Amino acid sequence: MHFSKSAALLAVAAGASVVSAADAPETQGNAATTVYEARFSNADVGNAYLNFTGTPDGVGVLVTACFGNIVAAQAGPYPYHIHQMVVPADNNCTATGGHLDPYMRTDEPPCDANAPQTCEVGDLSGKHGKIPLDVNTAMWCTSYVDKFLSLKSDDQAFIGNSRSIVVHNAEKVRLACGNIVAAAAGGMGASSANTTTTPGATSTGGPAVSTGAAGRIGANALALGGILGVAAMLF
Ligand SMILES: *[C@@H]1O[C@H](CO)[C@@H](O)[C@H](O)[C@H]1NC(C)=O
Ligand SMILES: *[C@@H]1O[C@H](CO)[C@@H](O)[C@H](O)[C@H]1NC(C)=O
Ligand SMILES: *[C@@H]1O[C@H](CO)[C@@H](O)[C@H](O)[C@H]1NC(C)=O
Ligand SMILES: [Cu+2]
Repeated sequence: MHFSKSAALLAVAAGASVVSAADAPETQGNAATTVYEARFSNADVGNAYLNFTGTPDGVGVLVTACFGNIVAAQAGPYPYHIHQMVVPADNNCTATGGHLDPYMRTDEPPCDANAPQTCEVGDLSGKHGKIPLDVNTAMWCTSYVDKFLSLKSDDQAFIGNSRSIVVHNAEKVRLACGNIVAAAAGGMGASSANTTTTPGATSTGGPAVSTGAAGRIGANALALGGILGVAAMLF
């Protein structure tokens, strides 16, 4: 985030022809068989389950996201985003850096959901809506195609392996976070235990560590049966 803002200012100072950041292009060639996922939980966010797959025409990414058991002490509605860096072994959500923002749009002014190409690529709740207040006890799910996310590692908008999801409270405090990792085709979480990570192209520096995610994902996988049961009722 800091990198994005300063880079944008530098571009303006250098007399770049465009003052505003570039719009995000629609992505192509995202195979429907490619699946990435993020699963995490902690004391503030009891369940978070996101599933990212390609689309039949290859444009964009189908996101299925479910959240539940967010404690009432943390006020919503809750924003959630794709952040630039992985969650380190100590589960420190601050270490995930800013939002995935390869086109240097920054988060001011706020994302206009009616012009999603102008939003930060990683601002999922800005484009598709925040997690509502009523998830303190219930599981809440949403599903949408985001045309600006990519499952291809060469794309700037690639969401896999070095990225993470962060859930915030209404005051933007980071409540919980988890890594986005490749899933086995057709299998929930089967391959995520030892997925390797690489530093993100737009990361602000800092270590990109892969340790730590495996243990949490493994532990969270135990709760998936219950989550899926609820999700199945909602869909
Ligand atoms: C969490 O990460 C941030 C950013 O890297 C760092 O400044 C902070 O000291 C870390 N907090 C803890 C408790 O390690
Ligand atoms: C993710 O969602 C897609 C589309 O609904 C589904 O085909 C796939 O099995 C799911 N994968 C996981 C790991 O949840
Ligand atoms: C990943 O885990 C599988 C299953 O435990 C194992 O067979 C494989 O060797 C591991 N790969 C790496 C790179 O650690
Ligand atoms: Cu965020």
